Amino acid sequence: MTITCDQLLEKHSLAWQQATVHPFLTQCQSGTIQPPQFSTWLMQDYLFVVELTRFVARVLANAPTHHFDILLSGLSALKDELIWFKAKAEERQLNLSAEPQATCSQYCEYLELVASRPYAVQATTLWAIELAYNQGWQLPGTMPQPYAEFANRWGNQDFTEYVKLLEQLADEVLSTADEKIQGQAESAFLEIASLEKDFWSMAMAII
Ligand code: MP5
Repeated sequence: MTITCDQLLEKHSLAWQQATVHPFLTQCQSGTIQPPQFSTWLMQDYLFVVELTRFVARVLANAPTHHFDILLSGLSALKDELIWFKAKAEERQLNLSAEPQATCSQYCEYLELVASRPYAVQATTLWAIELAYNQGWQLPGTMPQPYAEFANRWGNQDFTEYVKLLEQLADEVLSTADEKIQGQAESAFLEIASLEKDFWSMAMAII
């Protein structure tokens, strides 16, 4: 028996729902999120994405060569995303050299840990991280500006396709992984679900 990404979503649907359906996102959709809450998320997410970039580079270093194309396209998108984050912060006069909050640091530390796990665990983790934002920003439906720009960044069709490709990479390596590694991949999926939920809550908690 091998697990697949789809089965992880089905088996842990409640944990996944908590990661992707959150008052932060529904309040962006209704336009009622408080600007300081949104700014907190923006600054902390920039700090997270810096560490995620390092993580993806480490996943690439472990990947079989036929996975390079997809992972390199992800890294190339991260280059643009980091520039975009800086522009969004500048528009709001935010200081991106702020310190990471504990929740953000915890998530970044978890990425460090997964970077020492087998590639099948890393591929599953990367897929879960990207799916969380793809679904999270898509599910509430059309958002008003300025939030529409953010919803579109992670909810657009090209990003959805990228996440599907990441799922294929993970499924491929999970299909030949032994039970221990599959168990680690399942634990990583649950850990990501929990860290994603906490990340939204962190931004809401400042008011
Ligand atoms: C992502 C993100 C998506 N930006 N922040 C968190 C907390 N989780 C997932 O990653 P990316 O690289 O922005 O698509």
